[in-house]
Amino acid sequence: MKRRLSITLSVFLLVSANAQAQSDLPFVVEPITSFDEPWALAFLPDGRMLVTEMKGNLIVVSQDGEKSRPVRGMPDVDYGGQGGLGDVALHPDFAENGLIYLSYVEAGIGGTRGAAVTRAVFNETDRGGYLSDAEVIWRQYPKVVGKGHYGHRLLFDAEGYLWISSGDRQKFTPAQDMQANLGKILRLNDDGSIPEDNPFVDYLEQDPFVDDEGVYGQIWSLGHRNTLGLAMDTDGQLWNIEMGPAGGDELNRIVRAGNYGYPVVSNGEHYSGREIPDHDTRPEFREPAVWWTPVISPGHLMLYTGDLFPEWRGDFLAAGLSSQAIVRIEINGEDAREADRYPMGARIRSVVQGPEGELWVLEDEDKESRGRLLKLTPKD
Ligand SMILES: [Ca+2]
Repeated sequence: MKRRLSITLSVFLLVSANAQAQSDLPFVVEPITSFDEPWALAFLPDGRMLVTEMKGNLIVVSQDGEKSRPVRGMPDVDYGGQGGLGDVALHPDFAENGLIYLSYVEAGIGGTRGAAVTRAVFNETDRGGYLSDAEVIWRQYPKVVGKGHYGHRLLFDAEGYLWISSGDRQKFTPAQDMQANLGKILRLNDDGSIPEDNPFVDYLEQDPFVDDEGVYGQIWSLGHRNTLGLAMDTDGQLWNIEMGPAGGDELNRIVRAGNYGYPVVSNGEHYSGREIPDHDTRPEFREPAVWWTPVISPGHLMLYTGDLFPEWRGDFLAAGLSSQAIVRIEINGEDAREADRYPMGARIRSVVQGPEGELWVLEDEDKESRGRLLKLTPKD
C-alpha cells in the first residue's frame, strides 16, 4: 500500500514537473501528427512539407497533419543502426525544375555501406507522388562496415552550391585522410560535379603519392566526426554542428580548407575511456566556437529569420537528441554562445522554420520519444 502511494506520488511529481517545464517555454507546442522514425523535413512552396522516414518512405504532409501515401520510385535504402533514408532538400529552382535531393544509406559488397545522394524530379499526384529521372550524384568513399556516423545532411547556399556533411563512419582516421570523403564537409555543384574553385582541386600537385583519381576536389573542410547540422548565418557564412565522442559536441564556423582536428583532438574522450588531447594542445587545428560537455547530441541546425520570434532573428536553433531540447545559439561574428535551452521532453531530431516564421519540429522515435511532428508558435 505504501509502495503504491509512493509510485502514485512519483507519477504526480513527474507530470507536474513536465507541466511546469511546458509552462516556462516561450512557445505553445501543438502536436500535429506522427511518423515512423522521421529524420528530416523540408517545406514545399505551397506550405506543405516533405518528411523522410528512416525505413525509406518519403511522405507529403499538410500543416493540419494530412499525410499522403509514400512517394513511389524511391531509392533502395539500407535501413539499420543510425542509417536509412536521411535528409531531403529542394533545389533552389524547385518551382521550375521540380528537383529534390535525398540522402540515404546504400549497401555495398561484403557487408559494407555508405551514404549516397540522389536527385530526382518530384512529380505530385492526388495520392502523393513519384520520383522520376533519378540520378545518384554523390557517394561516400570508401564504403565501410558498420551502421553509424553517416552524417549526410544537405544544404543549398544562396549561390546554388550543394553542401553535404559526411560522417567518419565511426572509423576515426578517415576524417584526416584526403583519399576518403568521410569526416568531411563537401561542396558540390547541383549536379554533383566539383566547383572549380574548391580548395583541394589541385591536391594531386601537392601530394604525388595519392591516387590520381580521388575525392579531393569535393572537400571543403576536414577533421569532422559526425556532422548532423549545417546552416548559414545571416552573413552567408557556413557553420556545422557535430556529435562529439564522450563529451565535446562542437559548433564550428567552417572556413575554406579548415582542419577541425578530429580524431587527433577533441574536447571529449573516446567511449573506451581513452583520452583524446583537447583542442588547446594543438593550435594548428581549428577550435570549436562552442563545445558541450555534457553533450547535447545535435541532430540538426537552422538559422532563424522569421517574424514570430523577433528576438531570435539571426540565432541558430539546434535540435537536441540526448538533451531532449531545442538549443538556441547566438552568433556574433566568429563567436557564438548558447543563449537558451528549451526542454521538450523528447529527443528532438529536427527543427525547421515554417512560412510564417513558426517552427516545425520532428521528434525522434526511440523509447519515450514518439516521432511526432510539432508546431511551435509564440505564447501570446
Ligand atoms: Ca579530450
